[in-house]
Amino acid sequence: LTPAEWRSQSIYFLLTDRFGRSDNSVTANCNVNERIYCGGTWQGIINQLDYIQGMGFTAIWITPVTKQLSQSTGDGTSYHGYWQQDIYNVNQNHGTSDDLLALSKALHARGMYLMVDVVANHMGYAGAGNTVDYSVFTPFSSSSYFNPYCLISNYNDQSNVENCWLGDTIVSLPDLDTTQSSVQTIWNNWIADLVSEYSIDGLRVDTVKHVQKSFWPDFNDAAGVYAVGEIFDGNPAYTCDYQNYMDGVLNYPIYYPLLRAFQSSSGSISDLYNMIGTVASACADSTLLGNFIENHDNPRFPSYTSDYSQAKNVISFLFLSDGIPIVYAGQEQHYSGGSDPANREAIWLSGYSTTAELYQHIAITNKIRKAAVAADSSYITTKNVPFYQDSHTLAMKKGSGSSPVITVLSNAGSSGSSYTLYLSGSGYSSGVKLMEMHTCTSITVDSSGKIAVPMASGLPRVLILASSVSNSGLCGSS
Ligand code: ABC
Ligand code: CA
Repeated sequence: LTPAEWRSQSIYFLLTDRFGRSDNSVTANCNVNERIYCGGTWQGIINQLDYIQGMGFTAIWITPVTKQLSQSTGDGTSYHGYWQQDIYNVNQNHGTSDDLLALSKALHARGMYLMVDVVANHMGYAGAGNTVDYSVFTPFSSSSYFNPYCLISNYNDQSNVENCWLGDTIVSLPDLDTTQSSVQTIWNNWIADLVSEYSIDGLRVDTVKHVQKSFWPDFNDAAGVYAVGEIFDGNPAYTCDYQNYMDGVLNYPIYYPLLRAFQSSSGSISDLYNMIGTVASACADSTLLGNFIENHDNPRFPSYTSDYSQAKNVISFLFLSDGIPIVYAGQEQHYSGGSDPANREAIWLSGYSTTAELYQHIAITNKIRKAAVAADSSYITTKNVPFYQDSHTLAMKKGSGSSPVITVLSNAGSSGSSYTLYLSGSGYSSGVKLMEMHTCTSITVDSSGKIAVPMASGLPRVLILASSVSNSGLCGSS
């Protein structure tokens, strides 16, 4: 799938080990603190595709598929998939290569897409950096392929970040010398083969900032599909520059102000408001970013606030601003794990409840976004514009000039009052008929161009043209 085709997708990110088991168990024990395999498999994902598709997702992103180090270490085992040793074989804990192929086929049979996480920066070794036996790596079986051992010690020093090693003295992440053409050739051939063998539709690329920028354009070209890179850094200038080298980047610049704005009723709306504009101008194309509020590296949103309305607002932001929404498995169940490894709970223990409040909120929000895409061919490429803020409220519009989708967000929380927000600046002229999609309230733009938005309980509100509702499956339409 091309970048343009990815824009309108929505992505469910899961750790293969933690999502679903081949035996469909919803009781199998999984103690996150042990950091060991809990038994999730590719077949287990196939078994639960109805659950994912039932929320409206059109794609899944799965953790790396390559063969891993096999030891039990003081840092646990390789259950997350980021400690690879053999890039030409698959992680047998997750199944066989036929199982992975079957997952790809099962997705495609539903009109869904497969995004795979890939790591080009490093391999994984059970031991300190000065004890590595390079012969265990395939194909990088000698020290000559690697940078000399040094642990990253200064994230403000880019050459330290690129040339020294991630990991610790228990599990090393031997850092490939990606400036060598032999290393580049191996990776470029590998990614082309992997994408074609498993009919992969997109890539999530790990540790992008730990490899020199000039490595990425050829790698992305060789893949031939949309690639979104992980640059774990909230600075828009730093992170957006990588979008000049690959199709997209994970939206860490928005992540931090989004979290701060909605984690409490005193969070700064204006910082988020400003960052929307900053990212839109600093990044080459904000509509190709990957939006998230949770992942396996950061504490889950409910670990900051247990409030459901605040959780719904951040979800609505992910889907209705520029970029491709990414929901991390467990978010729909309001899981609340903190830092790694607590944020890697087994999803089967939820019983895959489809009546969970956030499961339902995500399903509705996916429908609203699909209705917007269907009604307005320029919706997805038109930049989101914030146009109103007060200390608890943010309003933004996205879509063609005559019929943008209006999203009104609040950080007031569930105890927020009921009131009418008379919203101006939307660009709609008086008399236009809109529908508020959560309350199914018909609203006509008043004579002064204001929209009377019914606010309550700190919940998000989304307005679309009444004539665009018909195929959404919402508010009485089919
Ligand atoms: C394991 C244990 C941990 C233990 C650790 C030492 O070992 O689980 O509990 O603390 C994988 C596994 C992890 C594992 C690691 C190391 O490998 O999933 O469980 O940790 O063995 C990606 C993946 C991630 C993966 C790897 C490695 C990379 O998403 O799951 O981890 O393949 C850095 C990297 C980033 C990486 C992340 C985990 O570490 O850049 O690629 N993620 C600063 C730095 C960032 C740094 C981040 C976290 O800290 O700038 O580069 O990410 O360490 C903001 C700033 C940011 C700043 C944050 C903290 O503050 O803007 O720049 O980030 O304001
Ligand atoms: Ca590196």
